Amino acid sequence: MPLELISFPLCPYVQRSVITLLHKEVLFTLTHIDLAHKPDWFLQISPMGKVPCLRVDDDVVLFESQVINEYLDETTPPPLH
Ligand SMILES: N[C@@H](CCC(=O)N[C@@H](CS)C(=O)NCC(=O)O)C(=O)O
Repeated sequence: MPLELISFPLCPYVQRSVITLLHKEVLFTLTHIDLAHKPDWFLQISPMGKVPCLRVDDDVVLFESQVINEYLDETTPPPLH
């Protein structure tokens, strides 16, 4: 199952994660939402109601771009740090 990045097109925090995903050549899908009309499924997985969120699998969703990038860096070598 590819990673799913929940996004809003103009969000710079999402772009931080997209840059890392592309740099590390990680397979992912991008799901855009309308932040003015947040869907219920999004509010259930995003504790702060903010993008980005990274759905890792059916049970795990990460939030906060810094945390997402740290996760990507730790799980996909070589490390950026
Ligand atoms: N500290 C968060 C900031 C994320 C953030 O502020 N995202 C904005 C879009 S750029 C958002 O989702 N805003 C929706 C809201 O505040 O209701 C991160 O780094 O992920």
